[in-house]
Amino acid sequence: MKGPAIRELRITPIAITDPPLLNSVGIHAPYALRTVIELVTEDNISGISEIPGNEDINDLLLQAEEIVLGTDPFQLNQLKSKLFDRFGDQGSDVRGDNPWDDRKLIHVYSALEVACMDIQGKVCNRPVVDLLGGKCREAVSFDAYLFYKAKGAGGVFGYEVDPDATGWAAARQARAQTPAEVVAQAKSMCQEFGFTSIKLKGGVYPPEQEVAAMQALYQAFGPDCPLRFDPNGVWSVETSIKYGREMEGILEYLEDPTRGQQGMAEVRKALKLPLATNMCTTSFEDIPSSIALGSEDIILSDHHFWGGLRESIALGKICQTFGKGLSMHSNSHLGISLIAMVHMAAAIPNLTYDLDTHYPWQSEEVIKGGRAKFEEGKVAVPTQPGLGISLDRNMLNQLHQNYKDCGLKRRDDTTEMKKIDPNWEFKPIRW
Ligand code: GKR
Ligand code: MG
Repeated sequence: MKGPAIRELRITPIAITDPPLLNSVGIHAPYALRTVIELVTEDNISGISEIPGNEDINDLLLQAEEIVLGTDPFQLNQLKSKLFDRFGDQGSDVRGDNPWDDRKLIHVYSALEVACMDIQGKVCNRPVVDLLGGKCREAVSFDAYLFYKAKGAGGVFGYEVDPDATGWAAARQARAQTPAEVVAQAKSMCQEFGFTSIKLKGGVYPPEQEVAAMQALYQAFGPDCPLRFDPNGVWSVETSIKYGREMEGILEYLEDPTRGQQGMAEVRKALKLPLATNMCTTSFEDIPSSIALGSEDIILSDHHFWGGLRESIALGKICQTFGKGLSMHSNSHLGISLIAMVHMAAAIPNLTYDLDTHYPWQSEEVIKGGRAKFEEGKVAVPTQPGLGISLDRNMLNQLHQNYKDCGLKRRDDTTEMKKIDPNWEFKPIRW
């Protein structure tokens, strides 16, 4: 039986306000870029998805249109092989030094897969989680994802501050540099969203200062609150071992202390502490060497980087087979990505860690009904057909206008940092 084919692909780049969050490669721009994808079938069923925004990825999406149009949204295997046959040479672009992933074809397929699954769910009258094997849990837990940050709220005119903000909205724009300021950020975020575990993005300040922040979090939240720390690979093997030892008793896991599977494996052997990664094992091709070397205990999946929801489910099985844990990576995003993560995480039995999300750092939303609700740090798995969400067209238009006005075409945190401090240089191993 053949379902109604896809007759339209809409690609809408958007720019969402983002605070000045610091990381090992620089600082977040006042806007984070996302791309919203809509597929519409011949019988007017539409499916949506959201991916990180990048001009090259958007160009490839546009080129993929000739393959997508006329495709049955249930025939994902065919769609994937056609895309990889046609554009496979463009898929070999390397991941680079950034903590995030700019590979094009994997993003394009992920965008189309999620939108097709949204359509499939609407056709079958079942939520996406049911198409992935059904719910292992009713709600999905997230952690409080903390950042060192400069003062400011993000927005059209740069990193402005709203003097009338209160609660989390005020904490979101406060400076976070000292251990006490990091603890204050954590308290406010946990109070607002009910999170019960915490991750700090490091790789910004000297290791002593960042380890002191983790110790301050441990003091403030106690041993029952799982803590994670992620310097995005800018520590040498020696530094990772030295400071990793100081955090052995207090971390749930240490994420990407150093670069590459070889270095991670050396660090792992020296520490009594699980290591996690979203940098050294980032595709199925990396799995054999990850197993052989023992470079990490936990892989952070991300459906935007691993080729969609079904591939991430497959990753879960591989992790289970080889005794690895599975957790989830994030980048600045809105509710479409959040809800896709929730459907997927709910369907993976061994995804028992709280997921990362940047969602608290954003204030806008592109789905009808506004911002997603967190209850005690969790998002309930939608029960409506498909992803269970729909687009707010006014917001989509506004955020697309932001994209046109802001002039950004891809994420480049190093260039943003140089606008503030022209002498700042990225160093793959800083300490
Ligand atoms: O948003 O600055 C950031 C993060 O550093 C992000 O880009 C990373 O990809 O969250 C990510 C991570 O866990 O490495
Ligand atoms: Mg990470």
